[in-house]
Amino acid sequence: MSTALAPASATSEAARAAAGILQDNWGGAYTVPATGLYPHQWSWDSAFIAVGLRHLSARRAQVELDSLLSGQWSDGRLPQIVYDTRRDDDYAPSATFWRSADLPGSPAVPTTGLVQPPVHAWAAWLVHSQDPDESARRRFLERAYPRLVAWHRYLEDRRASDDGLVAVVHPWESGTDNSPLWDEVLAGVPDEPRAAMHRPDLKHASEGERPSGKEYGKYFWLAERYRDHACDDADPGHPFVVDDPTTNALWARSELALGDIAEVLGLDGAPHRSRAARIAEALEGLWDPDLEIYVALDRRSGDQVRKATVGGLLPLLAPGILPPGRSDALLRTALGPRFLDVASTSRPLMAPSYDATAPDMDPELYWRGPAWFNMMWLLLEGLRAHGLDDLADRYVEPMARVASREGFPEYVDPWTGAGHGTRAFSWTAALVLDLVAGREGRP
Ligand code: 2M8
Repeated sequence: MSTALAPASATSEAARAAAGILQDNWGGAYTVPATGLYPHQWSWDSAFIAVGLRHLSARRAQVELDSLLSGQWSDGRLPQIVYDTRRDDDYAPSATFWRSADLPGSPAVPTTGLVQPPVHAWAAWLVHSQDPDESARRRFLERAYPRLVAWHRYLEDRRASDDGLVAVVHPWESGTDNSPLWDEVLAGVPDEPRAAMHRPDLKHASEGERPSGKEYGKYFWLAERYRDHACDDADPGHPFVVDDPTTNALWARSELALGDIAEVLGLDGAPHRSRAARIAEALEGLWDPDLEIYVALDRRSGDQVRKATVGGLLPLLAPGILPPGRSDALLRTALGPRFLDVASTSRPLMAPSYDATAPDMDPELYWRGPAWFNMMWLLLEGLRAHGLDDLADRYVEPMARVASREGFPEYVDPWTGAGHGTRAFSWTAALVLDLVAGREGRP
């Protein structure tokens, strides 16, 4: 099913180019995030990609999610990466590093043992809603729902603590790898892994745009430790256990989507909605009243990490279940000088990933300042959830123009739009496609 796009406008040109990128990055059952830098299937990338793909082919979007779900472990976890072993030398850590076949409960396909933020149930709902007939014909939700429920159960049973929030055990799990939120916790993590570390990523993006060697050393050390403890979440000595605002906000949003899916399947959606409300309540433990944003919490020390990142705005996605006053305060932060700065003449084109007023904000360095299309898409959804559609619509054309001008980059300077990281990046293409299709008539 194709979406009719207005001819010859800048946005329809961008949508056409985006469709071409998704075609080039499609491997038959899933879409790689980028053919050079990220040559495997990534978890939350696939979810964002499916959201865009549904405008080109609802069926292909379903196949994208089906193929990710086939990498599920028996404990319910959805892995961060499902590997293409033909490309094992092209990305590190590789399938050979994880040796998932040796780990209990791993699937038939090689994967990492880590996870990524749970945006999948919401993506499945959006894919279904695009073409409910095709979805019913292919029994898409019947297949996806039990797997998505098992995924959320894994999060609740294995990753949530008494505070009711899910923890990440590695910065890669947050999807915001070198975010300033992790600096303090990482300070106590050794930076020399046992095995030699190689960095194929530096062939595809410059050093100043990627995490440092020291950070990579810590990432590998943590991954080795998690793997060597059989990816068992009950490792009391694991030094990185952090409640992440992005993961928890998306968990709440996806629980709401599970409620919708359950009802389409003739099941009871209420338990999912109650769980979403409980997550929203638990998120209060991450609320920083001075910064007026949700922050991270180091489970080991019990301390909050008091830094404003774009992920801290994502509880905007669950407006009905936040405590009174939270939405207003969050909107103040989102629209204020740290992020969209709407009242200023020098406002950014897109929200930075990290507080624009922080002295260590770097507009070119990965998750420490640049704007990302997935985060901006989520933020715009959050604005729409608060009835701010006109404001959200105003960002669509500039975002489409920048994406197209810069070759669909991984991330951009929030003010100039200059592209950074790899190009022809799938979720940039997919989400631009979704934004354009949404503005021209959301299904
Ligand atoms: C980035 O993370 C990977 C590790 O998962 C990496 O740096 O090698 C992040 O931007 C993450 O959010 C994303 O899912 C992944 C693939 O696009 O790349």
